[in-house]
Amino acid sequence: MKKLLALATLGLLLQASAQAGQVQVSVTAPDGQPVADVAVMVHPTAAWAAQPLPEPVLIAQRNIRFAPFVTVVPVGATVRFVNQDRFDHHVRSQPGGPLGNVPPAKQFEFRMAGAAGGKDGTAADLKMDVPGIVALGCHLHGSMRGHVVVSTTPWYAVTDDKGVATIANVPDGQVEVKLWHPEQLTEQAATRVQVAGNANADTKLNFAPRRRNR
Ligand SMILES: [Cu+2]
Repeated sequence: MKKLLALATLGLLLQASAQAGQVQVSVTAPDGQPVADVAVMVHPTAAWAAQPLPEPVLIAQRNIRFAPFVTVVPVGATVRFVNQDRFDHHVRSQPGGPLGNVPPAKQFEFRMAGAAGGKDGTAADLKMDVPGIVALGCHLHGSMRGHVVVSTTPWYAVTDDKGVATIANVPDGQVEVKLWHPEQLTEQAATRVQVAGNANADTKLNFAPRRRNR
């Protein structure tokens, strides 16, 4: 028994001393321009300990847009859709990809009442239990587009206007940085990075996305 306790204590100590760092990933197009709205997933090559799921992740319907445009959640997390417009939306999953032929990882659709009297409209929670990509659309507004990436790794971020994604608490060791962009026709090559404390990675998409109005 004493030996078991000692081993358990040692395990705790080892866990506490495991190092982690911040990984900063820059994404550019082939012409060197920074690219926003790129989902960046960091996969350690070694097995990792299960991480707690985040609180429900908000995707608003605002000004006839999904905000944010690209959302990454770990598999098992809940996405909370909230209608902040004064009129109804009808959110649905739909085929994605630049050719509109990639089936969504999960199928759903629901009508969402508009906001009124300073309060949000309908909120709907959806558990994202299937890894993959879900393109979002709206039956009522054909121009509305959004994307959910359901990630098998708990370390991820989306690039900002400067093309930079910052991912915290990545365990030390070798990792693969994987990219996804809504307009990509083919998969992006993964980039291997050694994490020891903090790390940086410069990555390039294999195509030039269109510029999106913000
Ligand atoms: Cu709509």
